[in-house]
Amino acid sequence: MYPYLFNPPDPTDLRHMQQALEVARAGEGHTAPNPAVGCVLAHGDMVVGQGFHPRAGAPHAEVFALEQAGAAARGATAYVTLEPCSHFGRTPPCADALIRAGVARVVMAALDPDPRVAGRGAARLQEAGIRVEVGLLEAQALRQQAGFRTRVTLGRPRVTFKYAMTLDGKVAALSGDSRWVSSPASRERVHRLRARLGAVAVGSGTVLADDPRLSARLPGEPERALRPVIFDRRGRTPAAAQALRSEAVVISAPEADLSHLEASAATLLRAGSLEEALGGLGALGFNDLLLEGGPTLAAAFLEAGLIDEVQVAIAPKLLGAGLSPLSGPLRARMSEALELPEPRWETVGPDLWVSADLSAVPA
Ligand code: AOF
Ligand code: ZN
Repeated sequence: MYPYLFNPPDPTDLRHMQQALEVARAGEGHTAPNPAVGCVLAHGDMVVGQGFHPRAGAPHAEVFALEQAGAAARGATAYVTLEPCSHFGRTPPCADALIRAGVARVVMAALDPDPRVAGRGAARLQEAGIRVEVGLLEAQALRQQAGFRTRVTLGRPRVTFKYAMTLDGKVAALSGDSRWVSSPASRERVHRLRARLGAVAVGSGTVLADDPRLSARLPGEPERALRPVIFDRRGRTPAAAQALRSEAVVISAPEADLSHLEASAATLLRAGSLEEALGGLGALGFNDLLLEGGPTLAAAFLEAGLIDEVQVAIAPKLLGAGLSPLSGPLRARMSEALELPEPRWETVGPDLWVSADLSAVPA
């Protein structure tokens, strides 16, 4: 409807949109249920303002960029990684703010799938006489907004399954010891992934065995609390578990006895299936979920077809007997194996990382 007009893309447009995507990254992991969004305002090469959406409830990216630009917004081009909103939510419509500021042209990477917006932001801008173009660096934007778009279109968070294994395919020794499979460089990458996705899921077995903090720890940065999600069908999580913070969610079967957790700060959710559990998390505003452990929970997600992305670190180590990353499902023939489409291969320190998207990101 409003295609981006230049093919190949104009280098100045490309640079500013790249910067908008880069600026948006500062909000990653903090904005759920909203997406991370970035905005750059420029006259030709000269940037006059930029901003990002820091967290839900705070002003949107465009507002910060307009504030910075002041009167210089008049006649400028706005580069936004998502269609400016047209609705009164927790904040007033950004499309109106751009119109009022006298912006001449708006280039957006992708339209907003939120039914409250869904093209109305672009239409409003165009009706006000502003040039509107959509689709510049769209693939990058869809990837950055993948969790948000999954929640809006499917009503559940996007699930990234992550594990580290030895070259002979083991995630832990038979004793359960797994410290550490992968290198420090890989573990830093895991913490970056945690920080970007903002929510980590584990099974109650992992909580009982390791009592994990479920935080993101990156060099030179303060420890960052994530939203822990504990899949605990039978209600085995101890009341003193470190992960039971106010942002935590414990998901149990409808009949589980949770009386020992009722005084905890965590949200207790009842669900009869994984689908129902993820729907509950979607309703709580989860865009993403990093599935970290262990093999039983991961197998259940795989069986239910609820894994959207895999991220695997392979360490150059041979262990011998040990635990496999997946305790199922049982498949009799190799031809029944799930084949990952278009896998990406990278080295991180001494380790090999394989990642793949199993589901297309909704546009
Ligand atoms: C934008 N710029 O930076 C973001 C947008 O509850 P609210 O008012 O914050 O609205 C949330 C919705 O606004 C969200 O679902 C998505 O459609 C849009 N997010 N829009 O113009 C932004 N974060
Ligand atoms: Zn907005």
